Amino acid sequence: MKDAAPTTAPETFYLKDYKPFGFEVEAVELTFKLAPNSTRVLSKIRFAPKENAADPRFFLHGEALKLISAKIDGAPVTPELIAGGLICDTPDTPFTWEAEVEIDPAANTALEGLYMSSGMYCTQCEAEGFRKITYYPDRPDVMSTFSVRIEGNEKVLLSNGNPTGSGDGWAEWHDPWPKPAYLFALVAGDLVNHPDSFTTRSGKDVELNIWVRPGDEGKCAFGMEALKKSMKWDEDVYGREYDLDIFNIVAVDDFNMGAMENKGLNIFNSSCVLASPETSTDANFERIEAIIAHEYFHNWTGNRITCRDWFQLCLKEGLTVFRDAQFTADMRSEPVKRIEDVIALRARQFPEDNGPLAHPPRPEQFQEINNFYTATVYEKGAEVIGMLKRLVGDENYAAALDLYFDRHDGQACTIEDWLKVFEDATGRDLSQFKLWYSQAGTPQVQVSEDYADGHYTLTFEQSTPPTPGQPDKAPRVIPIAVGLLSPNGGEVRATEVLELTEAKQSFTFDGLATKPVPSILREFSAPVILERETTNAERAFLLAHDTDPFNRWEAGNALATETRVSMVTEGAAPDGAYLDALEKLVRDDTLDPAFRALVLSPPSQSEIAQSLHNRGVTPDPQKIYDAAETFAQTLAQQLETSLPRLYAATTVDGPYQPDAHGAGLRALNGRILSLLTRLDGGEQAARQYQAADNMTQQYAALASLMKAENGESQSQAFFDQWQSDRLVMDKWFALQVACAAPDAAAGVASDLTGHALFDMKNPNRFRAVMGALAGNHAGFHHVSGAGYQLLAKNLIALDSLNPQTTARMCAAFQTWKRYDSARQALIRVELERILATEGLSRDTHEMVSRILQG
Ligand code: 0A1
Ligand code: ZN
Repeated sequence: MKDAAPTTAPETFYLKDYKPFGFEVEAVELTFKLAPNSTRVLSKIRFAPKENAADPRFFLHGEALKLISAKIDGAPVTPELIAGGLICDTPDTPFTWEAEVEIDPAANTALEGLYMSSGMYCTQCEAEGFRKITYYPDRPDVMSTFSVRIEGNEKVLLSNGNPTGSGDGWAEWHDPWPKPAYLFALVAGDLVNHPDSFTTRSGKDVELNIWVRPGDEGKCAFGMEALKKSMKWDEDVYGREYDLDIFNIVAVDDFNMGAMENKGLNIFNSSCVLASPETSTDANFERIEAIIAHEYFHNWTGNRITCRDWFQLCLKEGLTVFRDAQFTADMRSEPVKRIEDVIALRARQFPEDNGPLAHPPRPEQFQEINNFYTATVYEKGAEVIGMLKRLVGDENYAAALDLYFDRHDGQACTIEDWLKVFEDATGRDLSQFKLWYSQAGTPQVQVSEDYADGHYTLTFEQSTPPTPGQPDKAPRVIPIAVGLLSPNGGEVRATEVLELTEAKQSFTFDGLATKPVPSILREFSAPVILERETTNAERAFLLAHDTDPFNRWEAGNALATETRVSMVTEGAAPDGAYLDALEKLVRDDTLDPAFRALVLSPPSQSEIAQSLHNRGVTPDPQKIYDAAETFAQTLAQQLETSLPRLYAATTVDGPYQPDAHGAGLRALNGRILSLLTRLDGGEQAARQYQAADNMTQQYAALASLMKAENGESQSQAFFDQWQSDRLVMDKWFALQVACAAPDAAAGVASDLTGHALFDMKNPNRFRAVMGALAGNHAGFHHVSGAGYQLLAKNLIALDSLNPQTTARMCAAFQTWKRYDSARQALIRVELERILATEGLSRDTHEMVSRILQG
């Protein structure tokens, strides 16, 4: 085997080493002379040395730049080019730095810095991409105004801020709001726009545009409505107004992430903005609305107030995710959004927090910051804010946020600044709460109960398992929302938030005539794992009676998990009482269809694997798959007589509207169709496929048919119909792999990588195939090891082209220690093979090393 160690150990950066930059940047002027292989970037930057600077060195970041010339105050200088940038002698008084560099956007497959996508120029600068555009102090605490001139033959030339002039082959922009370089953006292309406008509450007219490639104009209307709703919501709920004359959104086909909040010029992965009823599912519409809101909300939480350094990433991301979740809850259904978020948290963040990649929401070290755009920073970061709001109350939360905006507008801040605002607004000491930002790992909370003489006592014990670099953990503040139900089903105590602060703590409720049934962790009031000895009868009671919709769903989810676990470990039959409860629920027309659809959606096979692992049982992916199949088949049989009626009752007539109610009905209808297909072999699904006039129903029908291995003709028809639509084709690619049987998944995925429309350089397409493989639990973990091998092979091939997307997808291996020794050995070989790849990127090197070590 080759030596796995890289030739030079990658540098590690530490939070504790923070030092401010030694110079103020007073103004930045940039000129871009665009050419696909040889773009020239001219910079003119006004620097002022700070007095008593901790680090007086004039160091500018720069990567993959060809320096043509440099001047200080008009006189040529020869800076010393060093690793990651340059250094230069500078005057002691303010001076003007000028540089000209050449870059090659067409060769930039990493999609970081200035690159080309389908003939258009675009940028991605977060986190450290600006240094691939020109020499600059590329760090978020260096904020300045930017004036930009773009020279190019493209019809549309865009940058941040307001337009200040344009002519044949050029355009100029000025952004008056000081910003860090990571928010810089430039777009140039032959684009068309979907225009609109918004008047802010103080009466300012803002021009709005969504810019797309010709042919996509018809897919912008929904995104535009979402933008206007977001602008209004941020005024109404947070008192935040937009602050430029224009707000542009651009859709780009090749993008590593979802979207980017560049000041006044958001750039979106086209999958996160383009929508039409014919090409997008309800889930796509909901996600697009949320991402548009997320990026827009960053204008205040991220742009006007940014991060001091990248360790503070959750300052902007946790808060903005929290805000976009509030928005979605307001636009749609609060309980449904909460349940969806918890499902996602458990699917993505819990495995991270309980495996080798565990890190705190504010990490203290990294090699490659791009590896820390994680579920922990984003989603757990948002959970932490939810807990804070719950602890201080809604009014105090609003007051603290007002103070945050007043105090820190225009600054680059830390988590300390954020918490201080809450302390000052509420008088509360948040030092223990702060542990949520520094400790990794999901706390486990064990609950026991006691009832005597009208007194009911709940005792909680918290502990957090060791995580890499953090063997011991002090107790945290955990808000636990609890309600009590009487055994007849009524609520005897409304929700109350208990504040757990100690390792072990009891809370007593008095005056209870009978022993109540507790509903604990309502609304999922803290991101913890609750452990309580209880019975399936009590879970079924809560599923039927809990007044908290989240816990009602949670009871059903626990029952589903229990029955799956006993099917796998004891070969038991599906729990009859649970099946009865499900039947009752699904037929209860008084319940929100979206909620019923969620109750009918089984826990993922990966989640069952985690549950088994937590109980000390080594999960067998094939057995978990078989149990899921048996359960679904049994449920379909149990519901046999009601399915046709339910199917008819949940079919939405009339023209498609992507509203929450219709989406809920279609979600339930889709679940029912999948059960029905198990009984009729796909007759109804084939009819639905034929008749569908929207992607939600077309896709649901195709998925049901393919799962039943009876969808070949429809899959071909789908391909023929949509082969020229990239986003729909991503669905087609993903579905082939997602629906493949365990022993076939790797082969299907492998064949697809040879398909004429497979393009490794397009992250969406790569993720469609490889992400679906990693998501096909029994297929990826097939005992042959073919899934592991195929993923590793493709990650190795992608790494030299696009390190960021490669590294993110390595996370598919993070749960490897759950599985048996044979699978672990197979995975280890693949991880070591990746690590031994010559010239492996810093991104992938860091991820694979952490996965192997943890
Ligand atoms: N800040 C963006 C996400 C984002 C992060 C990194 C990127 O490239 C490395 C791109 C986008 C957001 O939160 O939406
Ligand atoms: Zn964000």
